[in-house]
Amino acid sequence: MNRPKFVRRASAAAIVALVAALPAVAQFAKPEDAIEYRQSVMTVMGAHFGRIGAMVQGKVPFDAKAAAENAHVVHEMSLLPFSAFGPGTDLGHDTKAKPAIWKDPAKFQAAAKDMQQQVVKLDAAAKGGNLDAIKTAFGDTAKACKSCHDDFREK
Ligand code: ASC
Repeated sequence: MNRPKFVRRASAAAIVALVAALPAVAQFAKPEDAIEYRQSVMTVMGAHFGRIGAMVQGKVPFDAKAAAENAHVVHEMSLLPFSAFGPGTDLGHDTKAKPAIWKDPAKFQAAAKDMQQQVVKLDAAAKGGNLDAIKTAFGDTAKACKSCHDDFREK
């Protein structure tokens, strides 16, 4: 490989640009895959959020390290589901997603963003290790979850 360095750099940049562009084009092969993906992410997010909830509600002893680890997972998961609500993924598999998601995507995205912002605060509070701060952030996050579910998820 004795192509000039700038050519190799340009190719690498082209590959990076292509890979970055791909998710928007074909992230999922079929609507069913997108639906299963977003449901799986929500399941994992709910499981880890629930473990923090158990501490907040005094059902299990407070463990700062566990709270921080769970909040970290919730934070990571919170970033993932919304690319899986693309056009045409309203049907194709069992789903509780309401048509409102595709009728008013701006409102849906705003609700998603609100949840993500609350989760950032929850993650920060959990890293800080103060149970009262975690309780507040947990409550605010739960409100954001509920509000979005009320508008956009069937019971
Ligand atoms: C959870 C979970 C939800 C939210 C919501 C908050 O733990 O699975 O869907 O919290 O119930 O009100």
